Amino acid sequence: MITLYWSPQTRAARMFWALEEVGQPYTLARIDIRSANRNDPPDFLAASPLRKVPAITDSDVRVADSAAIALYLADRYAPGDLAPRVDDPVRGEFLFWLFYTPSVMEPAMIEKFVHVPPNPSAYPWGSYERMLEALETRLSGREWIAADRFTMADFMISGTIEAMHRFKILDPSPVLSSYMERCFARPAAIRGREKEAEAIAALAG
Ligand SMILES: N[C@@H](CCC(=O)N[C@@H](CS)C(=O)NCC(=O)O)C(=O)O
Repeated sequence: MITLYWSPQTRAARMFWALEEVGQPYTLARIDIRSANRNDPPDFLAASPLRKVPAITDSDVRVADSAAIALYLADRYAPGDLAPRVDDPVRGEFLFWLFYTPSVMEPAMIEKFVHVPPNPSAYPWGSYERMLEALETRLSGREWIAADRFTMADFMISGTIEAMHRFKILDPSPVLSSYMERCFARPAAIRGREKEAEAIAALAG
């Protein structure tokens, strides 16, 4: 059985969606990241050395970081669908765009958010502007970022576009808006939002 280590209003929220995509049962373990005296359970600490959510355990498997979890779930429970198989030529582009989120979009987002002066050739993520330009170019004229169908790369990228919009550092272009809407309209995305709302309501008692 999968356990999702989660805290409300964090990046862990999106994992409800990923879990709904693969249709596996899961239980929740709340990690109180906002507590001054955190008392994290050992299984969580073993899975997430930085003590960050989300993390999951699945029997004796431990995975932390949203993109790593998304890849694990797809390879384990939906190979050839949510992740192209390792011998599929599209796998390379899939991996690039899946990891575009933690390696390029997230650092670029922080650059913008805390006003770090751009230095595209020095920073491994290029710059906020370059990150957006590449995304826009890639998505112009195509439905999904990596394949001819929705994959976990779309799950990660659309969620991060939505976060940039919510944090008011991005006014999405028509291309990015319609892409985000297409991803968020998936039945699993809708169920995921409902499941997180139920989990939050359960905490409130
Ligand atoms: N790259 C990670 C980032 C995870 C992350 O930053 N989590 C935050 C919540 S949004 C956290 O757990 N913070 C608690 C802490 O740093 O102690 C991912 O996407 O999973």
